[in-house]
Amino acid sequence: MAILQILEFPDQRLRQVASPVTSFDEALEVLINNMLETMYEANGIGLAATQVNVHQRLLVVDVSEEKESPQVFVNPKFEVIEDELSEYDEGCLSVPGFYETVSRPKGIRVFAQDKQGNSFELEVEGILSTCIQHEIDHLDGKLFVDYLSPLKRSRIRSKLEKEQKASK
Ligand code: GNR
Ligand code: NI
Repeated sequence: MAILQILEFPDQRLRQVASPVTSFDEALEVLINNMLETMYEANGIGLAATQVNVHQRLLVVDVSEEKESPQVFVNPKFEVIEDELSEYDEGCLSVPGFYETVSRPKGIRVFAQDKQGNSFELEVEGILSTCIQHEIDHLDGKLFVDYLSPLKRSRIRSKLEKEQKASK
């Protein structure tokens, strides 16, 4: 397995819209395993392929305490089943060090495929719902900072640009 490099805001590659996965092959399985290893190593609860510069509709999550319940969603879509909003202090491995409150629909039904291409549906709420919506946003080129005020977003952008210059 391998640890993949995670792109950081404001890298424009994070704005690319991902394409559907069409081949359920060995290469997909390798990518999934590498994404899981990268997510665990970075202490994240989710990771979208976009974040590792692979522009395919694929995400992994693990919201369990013990970090032994990986979930894989290929070509995910969702519909809102509970309009009520829930607020979470969101962070993002592509926006390191910043946490801000974001409101998203509380309950969703997710439609996706597994790594073999079998379709499944899942109703989720709580942190798993928030996380899956955050990851699907990545696949559409969106980041949680897009929900913040322009002022907050530009402050985060400047701070991260400074850090990125300093570490090069
Ligand atoms: O690790 C992560 N934590 C998190 C916390 C609240 C809401 C969303 C997330 S996802 C994030 C990992 C990440 O950046 N996934 O894209
Ligand atoms: Ni993220």
